[in-house]
Amino acid sequence: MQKKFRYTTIELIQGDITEEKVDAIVNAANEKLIGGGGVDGAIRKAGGEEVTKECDIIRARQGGCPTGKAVITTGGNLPAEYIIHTVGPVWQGGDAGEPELLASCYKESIALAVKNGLYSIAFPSISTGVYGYPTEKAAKIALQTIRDLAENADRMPTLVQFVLFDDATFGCYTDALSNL
Ligand code: AR6
Repeated sequence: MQKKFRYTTIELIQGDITEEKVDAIVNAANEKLIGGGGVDGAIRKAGGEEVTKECDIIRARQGGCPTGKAVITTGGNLPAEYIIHTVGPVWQGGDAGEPELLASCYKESIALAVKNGLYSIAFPSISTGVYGYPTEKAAKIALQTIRDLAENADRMPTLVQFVLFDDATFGCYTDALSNL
């Protein structure tokens, strides 16, 4: 399923983000930029040691990546040229700034893509695995944030994919994009 907002197509795909041939894929990382499970584990495994090396350099330089922010590394052995690592909020019930922090992940990732002159980017469903963010709520924030950027930003990738791993997540994003 896809929808176009000004110059940007938002596309939903069900599958494995490590296989996407886009300029950058986004990783749902942790603040220490130390490899974890979920999509982070899959991306690091497929990207290879160059990715971990660059994450280690960033950690040594600036201590990692705070929640809601993003950093960029090589894609290593991935088909994608770059990986943008962003850190989603841990769900704590919704009153601890989680919606704003989640929106910030998408904004900061797009800003890094634009800064690096990238045209296509693929996101996973940030925070809805280990970090426990309810998927229906997260899907609305993710898609609204990208739509608002597409409608207002001076520069914006022309393709923004969401690569969703399981049926339930794909269903939530499909509903949210239909209602956008
Ligand atoms: N492609 C696309 N999506 C995937 C893939 C894949 N290959 N594998 C899993 N997902 P999670 P979080 C989906 O837990 O909640 C890590 O340990 C998954 O089904 O990966 O932001 C980090 O190091 C779910 O829908 O990310 C952090 O410590 C979505 O990706 C922590 O987990 C996100 O689930 C981050 O937790």
